[in-house]
This record gives sequence, C-alpha cells and structure tokens, in this order.
Amino acid sequence: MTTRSETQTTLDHLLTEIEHRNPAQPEFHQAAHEVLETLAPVVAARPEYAEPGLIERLVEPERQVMFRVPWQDDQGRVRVNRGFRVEFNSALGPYKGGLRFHPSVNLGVIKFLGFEQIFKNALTGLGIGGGKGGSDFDPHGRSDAEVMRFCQSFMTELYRHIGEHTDVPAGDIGVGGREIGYLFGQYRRITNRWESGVLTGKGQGWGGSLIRPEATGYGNVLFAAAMLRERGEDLEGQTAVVSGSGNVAIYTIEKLTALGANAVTCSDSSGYVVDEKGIDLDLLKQIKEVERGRVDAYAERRGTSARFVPGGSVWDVPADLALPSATQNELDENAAATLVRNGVKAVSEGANMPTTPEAVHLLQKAGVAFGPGKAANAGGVAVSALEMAQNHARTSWTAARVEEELADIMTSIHTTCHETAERYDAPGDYVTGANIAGFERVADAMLAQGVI
Ligand code: NDP
Ligand code: 2IT
Repeated sequence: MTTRSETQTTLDHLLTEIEHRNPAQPEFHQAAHEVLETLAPVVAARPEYAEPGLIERLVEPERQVMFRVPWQDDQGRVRVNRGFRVEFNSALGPYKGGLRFHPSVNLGVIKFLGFEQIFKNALTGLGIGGGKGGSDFDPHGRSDAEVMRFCQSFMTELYRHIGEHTDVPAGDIGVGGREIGYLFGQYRRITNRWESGVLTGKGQGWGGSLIRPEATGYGNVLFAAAMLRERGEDLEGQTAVVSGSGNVAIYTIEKLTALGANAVTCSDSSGYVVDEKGIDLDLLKQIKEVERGRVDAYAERRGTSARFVPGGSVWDVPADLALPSATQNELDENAAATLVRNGVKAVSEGANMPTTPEAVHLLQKAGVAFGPGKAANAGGVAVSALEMAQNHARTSWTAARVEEELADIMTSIHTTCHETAERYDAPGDYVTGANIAGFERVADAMLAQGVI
C-alpha cells in the first residue's frame, strides 16, 4: 500500500504537469493546487483512486468552447468580445454552472470556476456535472438594448452546445435575471423549442424557481450558522462584514439580518460602505438592483450612520464573521491577519475562491472556522437543480418548500464536510472535508463509467 507521502509526491508531479500543460492560467493552477493538496489521504487509503489516469482525467475538461461574440453598441460601432463555455465533467449529470460577464474573464478563470463547480455540485448530492462559461464583456454602463444585443449574439453561438440534458448555464458575476431573460429568449427563438430546463435563474412567471435569487446568500449564512453551532454559538448578536453588493452579497445580508446578526458592510470595485446601524437592504436593493448604481450612493442617502471608504479593504472593519461575496482572491494574507487580530470567529465564502491560499492557512492556524466556497456557496446551484426538477415536472413549488429543501441541503453539506474531515484525521478542516467528499462522489461515478 502506498503511503500518504508517496501519494502526495505523485500528486505534486501531476500539479507540475498541470502548470506546464495549461500555461498562463494562474487561477486554474490555484484551484487545482487547493484540491490536489488535500486528496493524498483518500487516494492512499483507497487504491482504486490511484488508478492511472483517474485524476489526470479529472483535471482535463471534457470539452472547451471559445467563440467570437460580435455586437453593435448604441452608436452603431461594432464591438467584439470573446465567449467561453468549459464543459468540465459530466459523470454526475449534465454540465451545470453559471455564466460570468466581466472584463477579467479569460480561459483560465473559466477553468478555475468550472473545476470548483465539479466538486461543489457533487456535494449537493444532486445529479449535476460541472461547467462554467462567460465572456470578457463588461455590462457596467451599458444600456439594456446593448446588453440584449450582446446576449443575443452570445447565445447565437452558445445554443448549439447546451440543452436541458447536456449543459445548463445560469448566472454569475454580471449575469442576473435580465441577462438570463435575453439569453432564454434567443435560445427559444433559434431552436423553436420551449425548453425551460436549458437555463436556470429564470423569471418567476416563466419557469424560474422561487428562492433561486436568494439561494446562494441564504445558503452561505446557513452554512456559517452550522459552523458556529459546532462551536456552541449562533448568529444572534454577531457582527458581520460582507463584501460585494451584488446578488450573493444582498441575500447574505438579508439572511444575516433575519437571523439576528448585524451586517455592517457592503462593497463594490469602487470601495466599501460601513454602516454601524446595519445595512438598510431596501436602500441597497434600490441602488444596486433597480438603479444599477455604485455603493457610494448608499452612504450619501443613508445619513450619518454610514460612510463610504473609497478603495480600502472591507476586512479592516472589526467583526465576528466575514462573508466574502465579491470575487476571487479578494481576501489576502494581510486581510486575514487583520480579521484574526480583530477576533473573527468564522469566515464563510459566498464568492468562489475569494480567500488566497496563504490567507486560508493563516485563518485555519488561528482556529477560525473556515467554510470553503464549494461547500458554503453551493446553495445557489442546488436551487438551480431544484429549478430543473420543477421545469421537468412542469410544476412550481412554494417558496417555503424550496427554502426547506435548501436548508436540508446546506445542513447535509455541512455534516458531510465535517464528518469527512474527521474520517481523514483533519477535524474541523472544512477544506479537506469538502474536497475529499466531493472527489469521492465524482471519482466513484467516473470509475464506474469507464475510461471516457
Ligand atoms: P454580481 O455581479 O451580482 O455582484 C458582484 C459583486 O462583486 C459586485 O458588487 C461587484 O462590484 C463585485 N466585484 C466583482 N468583481 C470584482 C472585482 N474584480 N473587484 C472588486 N469587486 C468586484 O455577482 P454575484 O453576486 O452573483 O457573484 C459574486 C460571487 O459569488 C462570485 O465569486 C460568484 O462566482 C459567486 N457565486 C455566485 C453564485 C450565484 O448564484 N450568483 C453562486 C455561487 C457563487 P462591481 O459592480 O463594482 O464590479
Ligand atoms: O458559482 C456558482 O455556483 C454559480 N454561479 C451558480 C451556478 C448555477 O448553475 O446555478
């Protein structure tokens, strides 16, 4: 039997190979490291996982599509963006994962997100494989008509790669209800099919699930609450710092407030707001969801309890809990050290990979409960899978039913991660627990389905 250290050496070789084979994709390398660095105990303990080629197949996307997206702006000028869809792994179900529209999008970013999505989707216990897509299109400052033309052009290529049994995209940064509407409209027009289950995050009158907009943020708060419960605490009276002010951040703040915590911050790429009375959600939703404005407008309109800090790090604000909900690598080692100095008890990732590896290490060493995104933010994709189930049955469930299912799924993910970490001698280490539990489910399916 191979030892853990021999297995780790094999995995380290594979990581070096991944870096060579995928040059200039630092985010993908980071995500692969983060997973492969925790798998040695399970690969050493279960010889079938050491089968040559299994992990090599897992780190290679089944299919990667890149395409031109030409569109005309309101002045009639032709713009050209790049579109992506990485269909990473379909051992557990159709590829499933969001679309991100942001200028920083490139193939490496989409591959990191798609790779994370495989394990996240496995942890939900539902039948969904892993994929991700998007474009370097920047929706900021674009009119509705420009966004519509962009989405129509994007779907004019994407439609041939997706389908309710093949690949089911949804939202992510820069893609919300408005974009899903335009994308669905174009898919329906081109295919002449009412295929509800081809996209999730749809509007509630035409196939969308209740609670899908809330699901990622609500789920992350439930995960944080479960981590606190392990330590004999609850959310009541805790102060929380939240980054971002988009879909995930807004519903994180909403659930924190409902469960008695005080969420005192939000942010966007211009800076952050701190509001000692707690974020006023009606005002934040008005500015962000209706006006599509910036967070400084919140401080201007809120009165004396709030101030806007241009630039700056939201993690400087002292709190019991931190819920990063904006983007990757937004919480670095310095920020983690500040959080620890200020007495943070738990960090739960609403965003995908927002905490750098050095910061994760520092937080775990300091005894902070750390919930990795692939477990903590899985509520969004889980309710997407429930949306697919409702579409398939041509029915719609009540908000109460969806929320109950979401709560059960988050509790089950927490228990799975917790127990798996204990089983592999890493008690309290949710990173190891999430990676191993997600890996086991996907790897078992891949082994059963042969070398494909
Ligand atoms: P939104 O587009 O609704 O909001 C994104 C927020 O993050 C905005 O406030 C945005 O500010 C900020 N942000 C984005 N990129 C940057 C950046 N490079 N620097 C600083 N701020 C930035 O996206 P979501 O809320 O949907 O997504 C947030 C995170 O959650 C992402 O990591 C996403 O992958 C993850 N996630 C989303 C899920 C979902 O269901 N939507 C599910 C699971 C995870 P600005 O407007 O100034 O750019
Ligand atoms: O990162 C994610 O899990 C998402 N953006 C949601 C994906 C989905 O298919 O709902």
